[in-house]
Amino acid sequence: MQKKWWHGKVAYQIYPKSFKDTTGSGIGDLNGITEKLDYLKSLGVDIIWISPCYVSPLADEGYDIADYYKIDPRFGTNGDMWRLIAEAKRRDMYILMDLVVNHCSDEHEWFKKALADPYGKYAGYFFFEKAVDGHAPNNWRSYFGGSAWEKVPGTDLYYLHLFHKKQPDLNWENRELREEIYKMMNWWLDRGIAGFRLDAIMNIKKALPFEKYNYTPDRDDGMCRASRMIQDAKGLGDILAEMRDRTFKPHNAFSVGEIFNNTNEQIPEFIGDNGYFSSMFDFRETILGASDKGWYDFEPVTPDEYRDACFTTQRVVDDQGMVSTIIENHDEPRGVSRYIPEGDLTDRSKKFLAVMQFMQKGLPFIYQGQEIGMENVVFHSIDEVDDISTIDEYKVAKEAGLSDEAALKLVNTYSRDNARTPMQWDDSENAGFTTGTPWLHVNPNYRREGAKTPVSADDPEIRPVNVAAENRDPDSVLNWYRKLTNLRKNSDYSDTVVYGEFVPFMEDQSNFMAFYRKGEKQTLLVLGNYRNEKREVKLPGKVRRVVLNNCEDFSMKDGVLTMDGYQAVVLDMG
Ligand code: TEU
Repeated sequence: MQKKWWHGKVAYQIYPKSFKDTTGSGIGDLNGITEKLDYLKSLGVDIIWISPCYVSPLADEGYDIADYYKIDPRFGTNGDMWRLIAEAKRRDMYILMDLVVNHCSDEHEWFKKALADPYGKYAGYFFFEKAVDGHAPNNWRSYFGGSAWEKVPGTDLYYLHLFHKKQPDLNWENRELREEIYKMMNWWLDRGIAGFRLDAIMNIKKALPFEKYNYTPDRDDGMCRASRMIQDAKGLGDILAEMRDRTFKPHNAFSVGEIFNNTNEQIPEFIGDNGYFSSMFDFRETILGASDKGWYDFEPVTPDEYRDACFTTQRVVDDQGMVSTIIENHDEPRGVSRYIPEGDLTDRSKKFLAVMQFMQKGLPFIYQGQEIGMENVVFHSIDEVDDISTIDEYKVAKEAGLSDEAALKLVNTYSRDNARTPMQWDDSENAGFTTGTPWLHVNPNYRREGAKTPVSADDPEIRPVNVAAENRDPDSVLNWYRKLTNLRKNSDYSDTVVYGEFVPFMEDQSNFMAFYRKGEKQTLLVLGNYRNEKREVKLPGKVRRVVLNNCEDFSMKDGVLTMDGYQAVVLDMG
C-alpha cells in the first residue's frame, strides 16, 4: 500500500444542526464549527467531515439538497463557509463536504423543471418511468418505507426515489447530469475544501431495465428493500472511475465512500492504490443483527459478534488500502449504548471501546460527542422523534403487532436521533449548545443530576457528560481520546499504529478482544477484557512498556496479567 498524506491523521464528523448554535436559533451553524476549531485541534483532529449544510427543505435533515452551491441560511452563509475553510487551513486542518448525489431534493430547480415538462431535458436528469399495467415499474421498497416509486402528477409516469419521495434519484446514465455534478464538485474543490464524503454512492447505478427486476418480497407488503438491486446494477466502476479522474485526482482530494452492500472483491477497486476513493467506511459492525423485516426483528449484538466483525474487516482489507473506522455516525445509535452490553456501561467500558476502534488498522473517524462518551437518549413518545426513518420503523413495528411501549423501546435502541441530540459543551442551560430552544432535546446527562453512568463497576461515582467538565478531569473519557490521538501521532509508535500488520490474539476466547499490531521494528499487543468479570491472560512474552491502560492497576505475576472488567491495555512487546 502506497503511503498517503492522510494515513496518520485523525478524522471527526460534525452534524452541523446539533454541533454549536451561535445565533440562538436552536439550530447549530457554521460559525459554531469555526468557534470550536481550537477545541477540535486540542483533541488531535486533522480532518473534519461536515454533514450537509446546503440549501435544503431538511426533509431528511439536509440529505435532500435543493441548491448544491449555496449554504442554507439556517446554517449560515457561503462567506461563513469560506472563513471556516480558511480558519481550518490556518490550523493545518482539512474540511470535507458531504456529496449527496444519488438524489437531490424535489425542491431543486432541476426537479421542478422536470415536473413542469415530464418529457423534457430535466426529466432526463431523473428516472421518469412509464407505469407498467397502471402500476409502479417494480416492487422496490424505499429505504425509508413504502414504494420507491411516486406518481408524476398529471401523467402515467412514476419517478424513482430510493430514499424519501422528497429525494428523487438522479439519473447517472445521463452524461449531462454527470457533467453538472463534476462541475459542482470542482467548484467546491477550487474553493479550498480537502475533499468529500460520498453519500449512498453504491446506489447511483440502477438495475435496468426496471421492470425486469422485480424481487422476491422480504415483507408482507409485497415489496423488497431497494438495496437488493445493487448487485444487479452494471457499470458502477466506470462511473466512479470517471468521477475520480474528473474531480478527486486533479485536486489530489481526499474522498471517503459510504459503502454498503459491496463484495470483498470490490475492495481493491474501491480503495486500492488507484482506487475510486481514498478510503471507505467499514459498516460491518453497524449491520450486525439487522433484519429486512424491520427493527422489531433485529437481534442485539454480542461482544464476540462485534469483535469478529471488526476482525473480519481487518483481514479482508489487510494491506489493500486504508479503511475508515467508526463506532457511530449520524445514522447509528450511540456506539457505547449499542456495543457495550446493557448494564455494563461505565466510563471505563467507553474507554475500552475507544481503544478497540483506535488500535485497529484504519483512519479513525470520531463522531461528534463520541469523544466525551455521549449515550443514547430517552424518547418518551414518538412525537419527540424527528427522523423520518425512525418514524417509518415505528410504524412497521406497530403493524407487526407491537405495543406502543414495545415499539418505543425499539426507537430508544435504534433511532438515528440518538446520535443527533445536541453536542454537550458544559452544564449551562441546554449544555451550552444554544441560548434558544434546541431543535432536538438535549440528553439530561450533561448535568450530574441527569447522569447515570458510573466510572467503573467498582467505582460508583457518576460524572456529567460534557466537554467543560471532562476537560478539567485528567481521567475523563475526553482526555482518554486525547491519549489515543496522541499515540497515533507519537513518532515512537505511529508507524506501528498506522501501518502495523493486524494479527488477532487468543481469538478463541469469548468476551475478549485482543490483537497485535506488528510493525517492522516494533510489536504492540492490544488486550481488551470485554466483560465485567476479571480475566487472567498469559502474556506471550516480555512487556517492554505499558503504553496505555484504562485502569490504575496493572497486576502482572509470572507472565500472567490479571485484567479487571473492561480493562484495555496497549503493551509494547519490543
Ligand atoms: O445513508 C445511506 C444509507 O443507506 C443508510 O443510511 C440507511 O439507509 C439509513 O441509515 C437507514 O436508517 C445516507 C446518509 O448517511 C443518511 O443520513 C441519509 O438519510 C441517506 O444516505 C440518504 O441521503
